[in-house]
Amino acid sequence: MSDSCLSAAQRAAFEREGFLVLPEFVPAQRCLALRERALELARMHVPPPEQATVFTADGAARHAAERYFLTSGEAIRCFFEKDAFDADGRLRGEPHLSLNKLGHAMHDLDPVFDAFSRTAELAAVAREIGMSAPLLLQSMYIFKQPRIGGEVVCHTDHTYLWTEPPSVVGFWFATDDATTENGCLWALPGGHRLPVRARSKLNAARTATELEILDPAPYPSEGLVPLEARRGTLVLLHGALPHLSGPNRSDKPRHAYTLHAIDGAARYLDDNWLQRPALKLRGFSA
Ligand SMILES: O=C(O)CCC(=O)C(=O)O
Repeated sequence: MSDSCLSAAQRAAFEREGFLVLPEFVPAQRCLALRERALELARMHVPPPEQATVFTADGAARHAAERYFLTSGEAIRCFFEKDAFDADGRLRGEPHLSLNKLGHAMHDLDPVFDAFSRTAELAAVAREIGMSAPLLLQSMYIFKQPRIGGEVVCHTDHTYLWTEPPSVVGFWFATDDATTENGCLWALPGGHRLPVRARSKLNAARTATELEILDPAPYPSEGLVPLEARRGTLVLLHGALPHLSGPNRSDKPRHAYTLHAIDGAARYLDDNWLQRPALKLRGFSA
């Protein structure tokens, strides 16, 4: 295992701000290989166009869409961009270029994602920010496609991946350059000290998620800062940090890979949406 990855100043900055931007953490070539693999997986797993409309439809189709999402914690699934469909619910472009993201177990099911996600450097970073037994819970490959890439509204990751005590940390990697033009992350410095406003959990029938409002006040809309990031940058996000990303109206893609790790020392709640009964959680060791 490598020695120290973070300086004392970087550790202090993460504690103070709730995020840390680490440029050049991953060589660009490794990011490009992951990017290529994500596009291959998108082609392999994208549903045929006639089934793609399921994600925008109502009734029984919505139920199928919920199931597709709720069982994706131990699969590789494709989620479409809303703006990829025309008014009749048909895809405007090629299916694999119409995706919002892949989720949520590429790090356990695909060897290229597995190798990217499990390195001595990442293990060291997790240790140095205080995770005693990190477990890789969820991975997402976010395409933020040119022109149709949707915004991600302000949220905290703890809302969705609730542990007691709170422990989730986001490891977000720029696999393209991310700028304010193509929809980079924005974060609220110090916002991880605010109370988390909501908890998303399974309904009693475990057929859909519902949002439990803990505090109706919206997250502050002032004070967010853009986290522009060159390819290869790692951004650490504290689980209680309010963050968002803008839409991509530019002609440049903004691919990113994000891994969410929880601490095995904390209790993961069984009404969180993401359940992995058939897939054992593993840490950062290869
Ligand atoms: O990459 C994005 O646009 C959003 C990512 C995000 O919110 C997350 O990883 O928690």
